[in-house]
This record gives sequence, C-alpha cells and structure tokens, in this order.
Amino acid sequence: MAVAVAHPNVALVKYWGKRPGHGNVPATPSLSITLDGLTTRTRVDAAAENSLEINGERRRDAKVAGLVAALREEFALPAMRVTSCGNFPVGAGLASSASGFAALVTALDETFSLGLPASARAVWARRGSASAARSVFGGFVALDPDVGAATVLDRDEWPLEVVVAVTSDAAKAVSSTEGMTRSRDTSPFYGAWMHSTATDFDDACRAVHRRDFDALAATAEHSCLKLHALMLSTRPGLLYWNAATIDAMRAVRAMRDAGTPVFFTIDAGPQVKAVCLPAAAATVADRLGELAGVKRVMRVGLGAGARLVEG
Ligand code: 2P0
Repeated sequence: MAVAVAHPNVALVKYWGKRPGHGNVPATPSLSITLDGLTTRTRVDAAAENSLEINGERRRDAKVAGLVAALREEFALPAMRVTSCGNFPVGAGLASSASGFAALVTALDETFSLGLPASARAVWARRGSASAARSVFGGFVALDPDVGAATVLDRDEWPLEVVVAVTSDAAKAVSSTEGMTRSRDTSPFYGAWMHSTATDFDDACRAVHRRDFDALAATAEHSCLKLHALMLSTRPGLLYWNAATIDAMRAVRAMRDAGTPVFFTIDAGPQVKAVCLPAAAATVADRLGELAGVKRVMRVGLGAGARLVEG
C-alpha cells in the first residue's frame, strides 16, 4: 500500500474545452499555481475487490473507474481499495478533482511499483481530470496540450499568497466536463476563446518569469473574465457566481486601485481566489472576510507537487 498527498491548483490562464479524441487533452494551454494548505490524502491498497471511499463515504465515480480501466489496459493491476479524504469542500470550485487524481495516481504508482516519472503521472492524472495534471507539480505550472505539464517557476522563487473567499459550500449544478462540452457546442464565443488563449498563456508565462505582478494580474483577470463570458454565452447559460462572488471581485478591484497588489480569479464555482503578494495577504483576508456573503476566508501559500507520505 502507499499514501500520497496532493493540493488543488488554481489556474491563472484557464482551461475550458478539450481536443477531440481520446486522452482528455485540453484544447488550449493553461497556467496554474498549486496551493498549500488545502490537501487531499489518498491511500491505495491491493485488495480482493475494487472500492472507493471519499471522505468516509463509499462511492462510485465514473471518472475514477475510467482512469483505473485505462491503467489496466497498460499495466497488470490487481483490484484495489482507494481511500481518499480532503480538508476542503468537494465539487464547489476548489479543484478537488485536481488534487484527488494527482494523489490517486501518485499513490497507485507506488503501490503497484509502476515506476512512473512525474511527467507520466501527469498524463495519467489528466485522463481523470485535465486540471489534475497540474497538481502533480508544485509552484507555477504550465499544462501545454502538446508538451504536457511542468513547473515553470518553483514556489520559493516567487512566493505569492492566495486568499480564498468561500461564498458557498454547495456542490456546483453543472460539472466542468459537462459545461465545457456545452460551451463548445453552443457558445458563439468558443472560437474566439480558442484563438486568444495561447497569447494569454505566453503573456502570463513571461510575467511569471519576470515576477511582474501587475502584468500577471492583468492577464489573469482577463483570462478569468473571458472564461466566464464564455460560460455566460453558453446555452443554457452557465452562471457559477452568486452575489457575494461579485462583491468580492469589486472589493479586490477597489483594493488594487488603492495600491494593494492583489487580483482575483474564479473557476467553475462561486468562490473568489484573491492572489496577492505576501505583504498584502493579511489586509486582503481581513477585507474579504468582512463582506456579508463571505462565509469564511482561507489564507494559503504556494504548494508542492503530489508526493508520497508515511501511511
Ligand atoms: C481550470 N477549470 O483551468 C479551469 C477553469 C475550471 C475553470 O480545469 O473535464 O475538472 O475533468 O478535465 O479539469 C475544471 O475542469 O475538467 C477546470 P475535466 P476539470 O482550472
């Protein structure tokens, strides 16, 4: 048996849409930061029959079953018991599937001595959930559809912080996988999204290498708002925000206008992630925590990639 931990990641240049065909390959490149503090811990044991338990509940999960079936086509794997738990809500826009699949593949690799390097674990994790490829790595991580996932800057080379403003613990109504299929099939903006994302990716990578916070803020907010414009223009429209999401976005913009180095990003859920320089994190957390619709704030740094831990 083996136990692995992994952290969710938040994309600064977003992924939304897949290449046609197999392998769950994103249509566009994305850039993320891996988060510390929020953690999924997954144990894999060889067992008499397959089972999956998430946060103490026995579950069936088509994506986990699909990934294990795909691995079985490549490797001779016995049945296994997978036990996973996380310290944050599942399915609420906090990338629980990203940390979940990164931890699962890392634990499974060790349990069955597959000998996979991180780049190969990322390819397998991507088949479960594309964003999971990024959680295999720490710090600032690029996921290029042609090249794969890799760290572009280590976390201690530019130690940004993230204040997560949780505005709802409810699971999302439309999954990301379903939402992206709908956007591809129905949004008049999908072509523009596909064509403009590579530029955002290049701009953001350059900003990260230069540690240029203002440039990263501009590109990341643009990518986020463009993603949500794509979602809103999907039929039926995908509206992941609530009133507090908008209040938090406005509060972040007001802080930045007043000179605080902070920008927001939002995924397929109502939580707002405020990315800031460490000196600003306390102010940002206090301000967002005061907003009426914000249930709680979590302050996290940048995290390491998926790794084995003692059982
Ligand atoms: C991202 N999201 O880049 C974007 C932004 C959500 C909004 O990646 O279908 O759970 O399992 O590959 O990876 C969420 O999508 O979807 C996601 P699948 P995934 O972080």
